[in-house]
Amino acid sequence: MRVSQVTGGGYRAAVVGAGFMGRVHSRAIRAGGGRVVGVAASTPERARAAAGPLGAERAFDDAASLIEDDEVDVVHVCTPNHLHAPLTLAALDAGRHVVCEKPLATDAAVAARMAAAADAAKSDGTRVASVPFVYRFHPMVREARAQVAAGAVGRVHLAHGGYLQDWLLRPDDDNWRVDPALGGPTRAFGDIGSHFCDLLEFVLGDRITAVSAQTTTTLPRRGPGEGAPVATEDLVVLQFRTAAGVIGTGVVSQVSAGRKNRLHLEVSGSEHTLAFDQEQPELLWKGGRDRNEVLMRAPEVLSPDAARLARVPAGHPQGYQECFDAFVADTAEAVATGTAPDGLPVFADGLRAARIADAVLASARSGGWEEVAR
Ligand code: SOE
Repeated sequence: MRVSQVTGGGYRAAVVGAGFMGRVHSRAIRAGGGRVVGVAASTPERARAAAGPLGAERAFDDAASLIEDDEVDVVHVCTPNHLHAPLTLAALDAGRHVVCEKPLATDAAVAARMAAAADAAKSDGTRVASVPFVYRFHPMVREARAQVAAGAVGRVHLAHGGYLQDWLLRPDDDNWRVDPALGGPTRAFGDIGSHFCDLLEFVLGDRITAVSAQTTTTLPRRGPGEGAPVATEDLVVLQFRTAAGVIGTGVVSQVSAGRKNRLHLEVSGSEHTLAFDQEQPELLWKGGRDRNEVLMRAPEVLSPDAARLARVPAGHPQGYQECFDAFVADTAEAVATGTAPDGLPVFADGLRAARIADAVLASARSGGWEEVAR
């Protein structure tokens, strides 16, 4: 089997899905000097219309022909969630590297099959299978992670935060993610709770082992006219504990008026507290008993791993798109060298998020604590 290898030809990627995420991925590919060899969308017409705006060299009639094209080394899967598994498995089978949007799959069993296929693909050549948990690529998140690892927080005992949005607040706010057939059985948690849990585990270097969760659907119907019944949750409130004995909470909402994309995380230990808010990503709050300070993304406060991700000089804000640019750059390095840079989120991380999501849903049903499968 041919395994796509980048050998000085640069990063040759193609994007399946021409929505918001397809645009973000395409910009990131081009920002790193890569080629967007092509795009496929839900119809050939949509792919043709998207090619120009995405900077894609070609429009493919369908995903199957894109995956089979030998100019394509890396397939970026940016479709609705129910298509992640079939497209990813076909791309791995065709010898491609894969970047698959989160949630990796609509349930943990399918995510496990994808992670196993990515592992098996490594045996016939180095193969990269990454998942854009991109908030890991904010320099101040890396700074928090470095400080926790260096013991600056002390013995960590508490972690809390959440992810709040408002774009599904009203009955006429609708999206494919609301439909479980396209998005999967968990919507708010799968879409954004997955980011919160990934960030928490990444910063702590720890693992959520058990959860107790409540979920609520605030609107019985959504969409045009009378609307359609809603079967996926708008809100999740969870308690968790970790392998290291940290306890904490998380609130996930897509109906919190005024909160646009508030992913926040606060970690407290025996020495200090650190707090990060992705709506102010250039800052990291550090609290102590005798002194509080706000660290700004500037070379003098950054650990080497955080400094590596600074893409513009201090005082020139960087944000969401730069996270994607850095994520794709690290994916490209893994493809080119066979070694993933530290912190690259891969299918095993997507599987973790899917296992936590399954435990959250099980707990919401049972009303009790549920273990997260390992
Ligand atoms: C929509 O909720 C969305 O675009 C998510 O799908 C992304 O993962 C998140 O980063 C921003 O919000």
